[in-house]
Amino acid sequence: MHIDEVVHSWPGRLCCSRFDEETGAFLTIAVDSTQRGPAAGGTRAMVYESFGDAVRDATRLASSMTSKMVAAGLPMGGGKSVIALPVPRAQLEPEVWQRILDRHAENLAMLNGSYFTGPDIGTGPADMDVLHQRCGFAFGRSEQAGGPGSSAPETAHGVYVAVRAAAREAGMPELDGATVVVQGLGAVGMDVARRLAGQGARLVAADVDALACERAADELGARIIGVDDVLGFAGDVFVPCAVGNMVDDVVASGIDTRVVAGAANNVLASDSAARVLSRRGIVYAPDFVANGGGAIHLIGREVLGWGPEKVAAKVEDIAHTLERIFRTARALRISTDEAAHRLVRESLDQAAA
Ligand code: HCI
Repeated sequence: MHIDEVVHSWPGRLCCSRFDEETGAFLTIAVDSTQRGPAAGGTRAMVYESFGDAVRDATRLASSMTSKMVAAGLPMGGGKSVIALPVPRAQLEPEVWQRILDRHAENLAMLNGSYFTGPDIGTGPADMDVLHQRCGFAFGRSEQAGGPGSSAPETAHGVYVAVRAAAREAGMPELDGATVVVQGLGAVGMDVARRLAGQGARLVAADVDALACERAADELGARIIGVDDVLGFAGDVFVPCAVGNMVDDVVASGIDTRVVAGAANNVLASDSAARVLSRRGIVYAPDFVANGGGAIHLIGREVLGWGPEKVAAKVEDIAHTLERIFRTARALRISTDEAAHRLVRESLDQAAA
């Protein structure tokens, strides 16, 4: 994919990239909006097929962060960092990763506070400790370093709240006995699975990591299926907690659950996929609303001075935001995704007026 194609179709503020010859890493920071406050959003470190793909992921994810901040009522803009690695993070020598983090910190320093980063796929609190020490513009440091620690538990709390709200909308007030298909058993996916098992849900789960699957089977009684079998698996609720962009029109027409609500960013590969789900009567909880718990935790604790109880209460509010979105979608006969984007647009327009 050509870079021009990516940035020409993106309405954001700034997207900058840097190739580090020594490590082979290609680093991108996208700042989508600073209308409500400094931009914030995590650093994603993974392997991409092309640099164009990496830039496109950064810009799309940055735009989602803007929507996420608005939906969660947080006084921040949206941004994202993507580090396209030469090999998977687990295969990188520690010194190489440290050098990559140094380059990233230099880039953050250059943006001088118009963008703050945080953890995302491939990064965690220990990396934020390093970035914060180097440049200061990082949320989500470890508790030992004086930060609020991992955002995974609050993200999972929010996803659980979203699953419950979407299930109610689909006519399932309780999850006892419901079949819930969880895609991805990372820190968030496993935590969501645990909360759902606690409600008596029957778990079906898939992950590329065999050890994570074993744990879910042993601890939660999950039935493990192959990662290629998860889309279209028959059940009541589908909970995507792996990478995004996997629900296109074709996948949307094959999904065999009544609800889709998960932690992954950019679940839908296109706007039309949302319409396919909606036409089929499947209740979709827009990703940037359902997975807002992490942002509420980080921004709440580090910018707004909230304690854990206030953070938890705000995460519970995700249910009310979703109920509003579901009502709007029903009233206007539009998809829940369109309804969510409409609420975001209205809120940004109001603030700008
Ligand atoms: C995310 O929500 O996708 C990443 C978490 C995050 C939220 C706010 C600032 C940095 C990272």
